[in-house]
Amino acid sequence: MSAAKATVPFDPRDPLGLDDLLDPEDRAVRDTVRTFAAERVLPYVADWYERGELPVIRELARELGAIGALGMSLTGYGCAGASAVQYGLACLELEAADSGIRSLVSVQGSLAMYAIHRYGSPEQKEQWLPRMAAGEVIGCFGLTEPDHGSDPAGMRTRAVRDGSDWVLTGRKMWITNGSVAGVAVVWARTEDGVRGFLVPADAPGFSAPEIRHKWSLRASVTSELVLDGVRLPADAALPGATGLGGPLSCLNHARYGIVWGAMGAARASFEAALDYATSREQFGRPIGGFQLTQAKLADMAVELHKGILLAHHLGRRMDAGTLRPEQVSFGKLNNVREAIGICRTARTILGANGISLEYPVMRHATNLESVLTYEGTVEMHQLVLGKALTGLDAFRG
Ligand code: TGC
Ligand code: FAD
Repeated sequence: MSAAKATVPFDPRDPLGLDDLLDPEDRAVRDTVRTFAAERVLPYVADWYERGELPVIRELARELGAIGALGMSLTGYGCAGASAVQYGLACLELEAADSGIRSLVSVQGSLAMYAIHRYGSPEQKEQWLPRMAAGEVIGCFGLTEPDHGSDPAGMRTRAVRDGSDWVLTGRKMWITNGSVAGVAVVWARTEDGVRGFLVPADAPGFSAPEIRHKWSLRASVTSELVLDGVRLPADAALPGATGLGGPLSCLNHARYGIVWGAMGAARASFEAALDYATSREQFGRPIGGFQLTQAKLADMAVELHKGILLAHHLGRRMDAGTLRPEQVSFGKLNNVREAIGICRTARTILGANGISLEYPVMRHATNLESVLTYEGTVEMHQLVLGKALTGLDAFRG
């Protein structure tokens, strides 16, 4: 066997030739989302980030719906029925623009729509999914509470029966899309265990104040959900989900998207650093000519493309129906941790410019601080893997 030195050029942006893993349909999905991000997000996102708002979230949701990015790998109800790999490619392209936009899509499709699609009644699906797929209704997913984040089993939000109605009382915290959602999927304790409820935003007793003063995910709406005796009809409960396995199974899908998405933030930061290293001169030569800079770039490229390869492998397993939750934890743990490392290294290559919003790297690095924590912290995924490796559960000491 001989290396294809003469015929296959080396591409610094795809050094392993991972593009070969994609078929024409995959490339078409990727290119559509890449164009959307280039035209509708990248020119504006630094300004949104600086202002700490996502002012056009409703327009973006409709446009994302129009390109099939909402509930993308779900079937029916106006959803695109894309493969898991295609959904992953979309997450990567969106997060290469900003984690906040990928978050909007993850929460809409992988959490809120996924919960309804998997656990909802036929009527609930007909009522919500087509409008959510079109981006006409934004959804949110309320699991975390002020005192129960990593340990949702301790949740205090309660749903109690009153005749045939349900009455929900409690608070959810750090909820993406909360203040703009038309429907909130809220997980609450009942006498039969944890159940999911579809709470319309106009239900009396429900409010969703926005959380301000964030230094991460600034181009994303994050909210508290307040449920003050919210009365819902019997058919507001998701019939298919009883127990914590309901919300946790939705997380698998969203975490899978993050495995890809984090590599988008890493790619954007790596490419900014590569461009900078070849154009910025110090000591009379491009800084990319110094061995120390090359070592950084080489290590970043290795982790970036290993991470994409890992995401692709997990995507194929998801498409084959063989992906296990522990493997999703493996991917989320590795790819977010490596992505934040790549962004921080890119920041050093850009010197002082690295802290400016004129370049994307600091924005990506600070976004990834949230991504490192949400959808299961680094430590939770280490413990999931630790349990799978040893057979010993260390979550409770
Ligand atoms: P444990 O006893 O292990 O499990 C309870 C039941 O759930 C089942 N289960 C799962 N099912 C499917 N997929 C998974 N990944 C599952 N993990 C557990 C399990 O089999 C059991 O079922 P059953 O039938 O036996 O009752 O539960 P535990 O209380 O010991 O907790 C385990 C732990 C710590 C892994 C879990 O609580 C956890 O994952 N904690 C992290 C919480 C988290 O990730 N929250 C995310 C909130 S949503 C969010 O952050 C959105 S960010 C916005 C964006 O994405 O942009
Ligand atoms: P804690 O659980 O209090 O953890 C604090 C620290 O203790 C972490 O380092 C953790 O790993 C560590 N720790 C906890 N238990 C253990 C243990 N047993 N062993 C070792 N270490 C441990 N939630 C939603 O439900 N829906 C959303 O849409 C949503 N969006 C979010 C958006 C943003 C921008 C952010 C930042 C968060 C969002 N979250 C959302 C919440 C997120 O899922 C939680 O923040 C996360 O699960 C961690 O919970 P916590 O912040 O309460 O931290």
